[in-house]
Amino acid sequence: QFAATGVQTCFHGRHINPQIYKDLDGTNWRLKDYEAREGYAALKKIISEGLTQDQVIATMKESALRGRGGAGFPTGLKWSFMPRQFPGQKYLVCNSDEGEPGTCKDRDLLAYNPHMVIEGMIIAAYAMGITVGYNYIHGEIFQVYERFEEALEEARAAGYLGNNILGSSFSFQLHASHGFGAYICGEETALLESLEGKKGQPRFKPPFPASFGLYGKPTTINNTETFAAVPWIIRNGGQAYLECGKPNNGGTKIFSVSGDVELPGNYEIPLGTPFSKLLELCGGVRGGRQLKAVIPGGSSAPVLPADIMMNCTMDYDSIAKAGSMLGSGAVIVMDETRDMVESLLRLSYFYMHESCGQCTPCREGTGWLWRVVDRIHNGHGKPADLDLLNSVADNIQGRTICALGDAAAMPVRAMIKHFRHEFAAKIKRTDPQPDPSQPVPAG
Ligand code: L3W
Ligand code: SF4
Repeated sequence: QFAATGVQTCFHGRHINPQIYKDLDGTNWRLKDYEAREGYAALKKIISEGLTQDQVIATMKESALRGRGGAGFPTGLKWSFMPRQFPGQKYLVCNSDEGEPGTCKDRDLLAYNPHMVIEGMIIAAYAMGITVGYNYIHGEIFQVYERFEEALEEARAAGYLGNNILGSSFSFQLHASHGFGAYICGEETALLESLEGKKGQPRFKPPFPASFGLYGKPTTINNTETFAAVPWIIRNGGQAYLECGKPNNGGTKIFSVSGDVELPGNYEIPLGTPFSKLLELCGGVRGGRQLKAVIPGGSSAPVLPADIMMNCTMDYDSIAKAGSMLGSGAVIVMDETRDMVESLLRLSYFYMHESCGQCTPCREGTGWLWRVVDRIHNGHGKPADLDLLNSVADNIQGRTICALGDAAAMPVRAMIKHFRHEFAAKIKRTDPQPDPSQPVPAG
């Protein structure tokens, strides 16, 4: 469904080259192109057939679509949380603040198929009786933000957005907003703070945004890819979408494959596809080398060694059973030449840098993790450092306001669990040896 306009781009790392989307004019993203691909047919169906809010939400539940931003929360269930009879303003928010290292799917959806996201948001607003929405777009992809603004203008002019949509009594105003590149603003409550014009720092949950969201009002937040899946589901039915994937893991998903593969890029495959098949689609491990490890769901997901990964299918349940998470679908492939200590050093630096500093375990702990990994990497590791790393991770995980703390702790524990020998070897090689010319100290 997403491939209609040819989603195929990849970025190594999270800092985006501002020139990357400069030659987009040739792509068929405009309203007329989208309409030629059954665009806005789902919205027309809802309006012309007079589908009720309950019917739309029931279809979403039937589809088993799970949130594509990282948590995999069932979308239909989330929509059902929105209080129907709330007397004041309610909001709909799209989380396009894609900042997870390895993830580069949402920006392609917005660049190549913005109307699919817009149509999905309109349908969501209809189902929950919401009249105002925002799409919060990552700050480092300004060209994509401008593209989205243009698409909004087209949709308004065609009567798909605004007052009395397609002649009905349903009205929905949708606006774009851009962040400035802070990773933490992808956390839903930090995003809301930022959207309100405040410093982007996460709020305590509960209350969840469903009851206390933007400006303290009931708010539903979904990821870009989640909204993009909605039109297809409404056109073809929840059951058809479910059957594209596997039970409890409905539909297809975009995987951003990066690292040591021949053909890195975004790949849309059915959930439940064997990892080995995805690797084959990507041309296999680069240079014919051996696969060493894979981070299956963005940098926050624990690393899995090759043998475990080769037995996984790409869906929420299989990856969770193997001890990791599907997350946002960023598959980082590492070949036999990768130094796991160095990999962890880079990950730890990222989380230390992006911690918002609100809670002590995360603010101080992410710095400790980085410093200890750094000294191991630089040849000054101590034998007790591996236990120390696990202990610091224990003291972060589950003790913070948001999931960034867990995301910093989990990769450390997984790296030490699966590749302890590499860390130990580095420490042993650099462990200070007694000088044989000196007398053995008494005792
Ligand atoms: C009402 C309840 N609503 C849960 C809602 C909640 C949220 C959704 C999931 O973290 C993960 C994180 C990152 N009443 C509710 C309720 N909700 N219970 O359901 O909630 P939660 O807390 O499980 O997850 P989260 O805080 O949204 C997201 C991981 O994703 N991650 C991050 C990826 C980053 C990107 C990006 O850069 N764009 O995708 C990657 O793996 O570590 O575990 O809406 O309100 N009782
Ligand atoms: Fe901020 Fe880290 Fe606490 Fe999240 S866990 S609120 S990023 S200090």
